[in-house]
Amino acid sequence: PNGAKPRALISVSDKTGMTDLAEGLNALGYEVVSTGGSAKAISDVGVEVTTVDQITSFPEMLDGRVKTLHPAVHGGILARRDLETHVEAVKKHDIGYIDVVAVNLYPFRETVASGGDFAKCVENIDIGGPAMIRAAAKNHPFVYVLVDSADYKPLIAHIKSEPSPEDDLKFRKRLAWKAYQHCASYDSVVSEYLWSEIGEGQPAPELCVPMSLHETLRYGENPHQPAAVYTDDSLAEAAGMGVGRAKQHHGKEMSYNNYLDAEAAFSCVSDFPTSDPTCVIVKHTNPCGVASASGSDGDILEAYRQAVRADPISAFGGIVAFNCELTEEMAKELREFRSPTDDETRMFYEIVIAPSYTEKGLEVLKGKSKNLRILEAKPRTPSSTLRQVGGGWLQQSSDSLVPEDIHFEVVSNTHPTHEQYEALKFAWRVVKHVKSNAITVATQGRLLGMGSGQPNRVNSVRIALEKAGDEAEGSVLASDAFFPFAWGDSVEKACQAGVKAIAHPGGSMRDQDAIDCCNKYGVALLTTGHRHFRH
Ligand code: 93A
Repeated sequence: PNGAKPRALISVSDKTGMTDLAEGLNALGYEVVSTGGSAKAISDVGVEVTTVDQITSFPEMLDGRVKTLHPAVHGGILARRDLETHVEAVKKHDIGYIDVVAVNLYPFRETVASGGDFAKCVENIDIGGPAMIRAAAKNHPFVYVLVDSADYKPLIAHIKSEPSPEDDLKFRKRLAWKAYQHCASYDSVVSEYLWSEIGEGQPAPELCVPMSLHETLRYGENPHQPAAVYTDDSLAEAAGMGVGRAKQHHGKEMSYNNYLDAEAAFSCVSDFPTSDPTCVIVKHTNPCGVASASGSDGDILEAYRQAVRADPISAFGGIVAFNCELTEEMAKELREFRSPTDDETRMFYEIVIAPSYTEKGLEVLKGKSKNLRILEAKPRTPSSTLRQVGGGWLQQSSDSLVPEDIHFEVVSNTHPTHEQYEALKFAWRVVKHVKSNAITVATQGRLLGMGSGQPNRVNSVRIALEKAGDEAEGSVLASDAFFPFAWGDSVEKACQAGVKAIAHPGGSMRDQDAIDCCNKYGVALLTTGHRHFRH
């Protein structure tokens, strides 16, 4: 508007794509203004650059803490071009407008993650950067604000396309939205860090979840529900950890339900020690097939087949997760294995997840189907979980108890054999991941049947035993919460089906009934003192 060249201010810590941006804007007639390190990188590629101290007539000071915090910068960003008073003020103080602001912030999270000491971390709290980003985003009708290098090329293309005022405003607003998100997420990380320094291990009193929009999904649980994935930016999070940050090697894009099921499968399999390769098959967030190599003579291929056999009908179209590297042999097995209920049909899966793949394994698996989603994820144990209720959020620490943390106390006359005790631990490890009321029936290293999500326990027991079929004879059973009734109910039905050992938390008014019932049938009964509700 004042006849001068349009100007772009570039000040970035992550220099990805930055010289291309400078060249692109320069070619469009922009004057490029920049801070120390950024300016040097730009002039190194031969683009003419004005340094910030040239426009502020003030040197960078306090070790860089004050470099862009100056009216010549902030006036140029914040001035409204449609207000006479602003235009006059800018003219009077000889301030030039700034029309593009490309800034990303000091790498605070990375400094913490790399073990930087407190002083170093604090020095990496960016002050001038957020000030420019927020100013530019506020004045977005006149300033394009870039915080993400993925937006550099689109901006150049956008300017070249000479957009209509409506399209232009829409584009600007989107950039402004992202800018505030960038700052909000950054501040959350800083706040979380300070809390970790003073909080003595307690979760922060306010629910502070630093999040970034990861991707918009085609839809939510159903096609009429728009949906998106946000990634958790908290400090402990590293690339590739957890399902939300998994690397997708192949297949159709992940859906909302895929994420939920993948999370269920991967968190269950991650509860097994890596010394015992294990396969978990999940359908609608419930593990319906689980087997460990330890229960199949150390053979993970056989364990996979056993996991399918636990409930082949449910496993079809399910999610398969491993806690070990996926090899070529396993990939072939996944590709070729036919449904035990119907010899004609090869098993079909939505997703395969593993912590790593051999090159060949990945190649073979890709050949199974173009749609099969292949995910690589590292286990993540979240310290706390969040769920929404109308008008608020529920927060709790995660259920991180595994059988090794629990004392199984024999309360019956009969004691479990070593094999039964191992099988009970296996059943207990799985029952935690099954929706309440949860019952698992197992043998050593192998799930035989499970009952999930029934509003009464006796039905879950009935379903689990039904799935176990003839194999219930000699098996063990775990219950996520205590048995409210025994005689003629859950406990007796299990005993009558041939279950030989049972674990439950204990603590019911009728605990003695359960003990008496097991004593009558010569079944071992153990209490864990902990329950694993999953609602
Ligand atoms: O130290 S600051 O908080 N004070 C400032 O005035 C300032 N201006 C830009 N940090 C400031 N920046 C940040 O410097 C930017 O956000 C960017 O991350 C970084 C770019 O510095 P350089 O161009 O010297 O690499």
